[in-house]
Amino acid sequence: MSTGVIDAGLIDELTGIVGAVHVLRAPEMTAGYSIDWTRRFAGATPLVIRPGDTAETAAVMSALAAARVPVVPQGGNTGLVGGSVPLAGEAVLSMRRLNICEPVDELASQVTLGAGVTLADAQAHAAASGLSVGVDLAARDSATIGGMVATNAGGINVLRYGAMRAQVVGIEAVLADGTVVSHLAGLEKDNTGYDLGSLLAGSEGTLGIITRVRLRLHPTQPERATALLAFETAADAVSAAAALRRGVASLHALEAVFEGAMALVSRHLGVAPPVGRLGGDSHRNPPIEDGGGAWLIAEAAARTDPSDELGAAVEELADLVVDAAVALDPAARQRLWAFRDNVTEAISAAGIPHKLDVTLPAARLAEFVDGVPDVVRATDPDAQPLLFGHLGDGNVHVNVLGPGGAEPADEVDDAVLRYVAELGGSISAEHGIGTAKLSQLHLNRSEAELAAFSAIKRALDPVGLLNPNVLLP
Ligand code: FAD
Ligand code: 2HG
Ligand code: ZN
Repeated sequence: MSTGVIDAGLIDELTGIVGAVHVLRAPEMTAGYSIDWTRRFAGATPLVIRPGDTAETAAVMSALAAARVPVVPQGGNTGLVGGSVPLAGEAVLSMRRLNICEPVDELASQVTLGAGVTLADAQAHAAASGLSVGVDLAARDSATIGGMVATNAGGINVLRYGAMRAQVVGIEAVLADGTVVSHLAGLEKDNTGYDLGSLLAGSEGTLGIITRVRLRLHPTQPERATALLAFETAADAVSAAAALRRGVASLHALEAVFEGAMALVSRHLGVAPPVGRLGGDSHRNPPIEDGGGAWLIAEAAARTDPSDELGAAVEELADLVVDAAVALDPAARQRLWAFRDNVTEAISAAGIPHKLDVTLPAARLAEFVDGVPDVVRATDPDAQPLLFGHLGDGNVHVNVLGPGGAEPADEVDDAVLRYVAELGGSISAEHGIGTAKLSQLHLNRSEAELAAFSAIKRALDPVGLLNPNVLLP
């Protein structure tokens, strides 16, 4: 595609649409929009535009389309696959100003939110009506609803409510040429043709700019019980996870941290995990190795106290569980969750990892967890794999650090993702393809599927202006 020129006429037009204060050109003003959360993906942009509503977004896209200027849509910039930053000099369309929470529709248990509303604000807004958003993740203070739909974000409650796509009952978006498509009535049954909400969920900014989203909400489950369970092996943790999914109707989250990651996060927090083989003062200087041990955090949530239900299920796992710590009050729960919630931060403090976010079929999960360190080291002997994730969904986050916190060899990504595909898994569970996994998409998608993807892209964005370097090879 021949890209357009950003000339004074275009800048004047954009300034007329959004106001001069929302057209950023100086490098010191655009720098924060050009590097991602991980610091692995950094580019530069000649132009950041910050529209305030749908009409401004449409007018901006119409102007950029006329000038053939490619665009990276950006929400909270917490994406982890290099899809939210301008790596090839694109303009950035920041959606954070579209931050209006419309009143909760309590009759329908739904709400319409601007694309720039943060997850934390959406959660607080829903909670005021006794309702909750079905997806929760640790980046909640920055991640936006538009970005979460665009990535089909997952997080910790997928086993109960599904990922972001399952929450969407209506969508409004601006297409590449500035056309607005809007379908926000939120009718639970509505078979009137293609579901654009489903199509845009997981499209990573390549098919349209999401401006408003209507979300299905869920009854709040205020009573919680949380257990941290320690295991000798990944296989035991996987068996226990399956039993908990079968046996605990109120199961709300089922997360795993494997030994290397647990050693790192406990050192980062300065606290040893209360159960399992890294006890005592091991957090002061533990070896950060994948020694085979595993921990699960199991949380049950209900309208009435679920601790008996969770406790009984844990007792039945006596043959598998080495030790268990149970938390019943919020402070104790938070202490257990800290060992999961802070893993990403702990890794980021240690260096710049390659992040490989994968799903395995349940039957191959333990084999993968045990096998992947060797796959990594066969490619880069000095690399350090750190494993954790949403075990209830078969989703493992393989983070790989190089020596001294440097990036590992690029070949590690390919080796791990090929291993995943061989075992019948997905090379992207919840973070998307972005630019990071472009060259591996073929491992999961056939030529026919990729041709269908390209046809959809051409139909909605014939010039290729929307995130042109993301998702599609
Ligand atoms: P951005 O990072 O700004 O953008 C992500 C992608 O969406 C880009 O391709 C961008 O072009 C596109 N996009 C953004 N806004 C729009 C829009 N309005 N219209 C069209 N396209 C758009 N993810 C999970 O799934 N589960 C987790 O548990 C999880 N935990 C995380 C924890 C931490 C500490 C961090 C830093 C990230 C985590 N993430 C997780 C990743 C990230 O938070 C999600 O991918 C999130 O959905 C990104 O939202 P965002 O608003 O930051 O989007
Ligand atoms: C999580 O589950 C996030 O904590 C981030 O998806 C995963 O850092 C990662 O690789
Ligand atoms: Zn995750």
